[in-house]
Amino acid sequence: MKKILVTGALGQIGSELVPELRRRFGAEAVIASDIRRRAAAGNGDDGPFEFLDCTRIRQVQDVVRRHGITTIYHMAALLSAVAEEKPQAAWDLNMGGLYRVLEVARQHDCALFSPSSIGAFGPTTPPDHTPQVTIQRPTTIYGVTKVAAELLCDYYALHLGVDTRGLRLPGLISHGAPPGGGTTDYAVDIFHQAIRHRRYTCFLGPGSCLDMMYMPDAIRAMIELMAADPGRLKHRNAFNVTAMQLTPERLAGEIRKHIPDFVIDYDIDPVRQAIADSWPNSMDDSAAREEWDWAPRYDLAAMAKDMFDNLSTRLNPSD
Ligand code: AKB
Repeated sequence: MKKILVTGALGQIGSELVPELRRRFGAEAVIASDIRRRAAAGNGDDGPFEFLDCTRIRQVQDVVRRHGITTIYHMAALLSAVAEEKPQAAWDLNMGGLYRVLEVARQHDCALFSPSSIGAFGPTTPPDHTPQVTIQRPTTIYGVTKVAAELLCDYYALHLGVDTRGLRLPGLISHGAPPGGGTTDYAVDIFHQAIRHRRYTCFLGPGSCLDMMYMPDAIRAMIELMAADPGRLKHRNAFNVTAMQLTPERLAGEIRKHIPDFVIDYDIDPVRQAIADSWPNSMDDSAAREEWDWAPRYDLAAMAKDMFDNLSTRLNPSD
């Protein structure tokens, strides 16, 4: 029987991945885990939960052994902006955590999903239609950990027989748990501020173009990749995937279709702007389309409508 462990389950992705996995495989088949207690985050209580620090190999081994885990979605990581503030902590968690989880996956014959990111690219990467295989010289510690993670997962697949798979995720937009410390977080916050205050001050400049995706597509991509026929996967640990290319200006234009007097202004954060400037404008995701039939379902208009439908009932104007 499939038994799934999700690390970082109370984070932006984990808090939407766990319910979808439980919907598909049953609540008892999915063990949510996080270094935060679930009561503190206020979710994740519809099935088993374990307190887990992924940098402690004995804790990981104990959870995997006790629950008979067969698949791990390893979501615990620091995002780009917060990693720049704490580079040592970012290395410890993003690499130290992954290394230990990989080792436990090897010892217990688990399949492993590990998310990479557009952050694995850098200023010398071709920025438009960024190829699947290309120059990767990121200038952020987040990017350094993402490239190293892609390579380490390749190594574990090639030499140690672990079924590792992964995606280079773009910025993710969701109405569930808020993102924490990313460069693409503006694309979530803008919806909250638009509903509450009809205005938003953006920390990236109006023309900063980045790949983005709506969370339901990202969750489906992760689950579909893990179910894909291994014989078809040539790029198993780092598939480019994208759904839309957004600038703050373009997103503001879409928001004005729902809130006509919405106003955006700009107060640029040099750290996050430099990170965004070093990332691609648009990735080529044809390898994912060819090797496991990836296709996004949400474009900008569909995503924005769904965000407003969900958030408008939860948020009060001028809260
Ligand atoms: C971030 O902004 O750090 C993340 C990412 C693109 O990896 N959302």
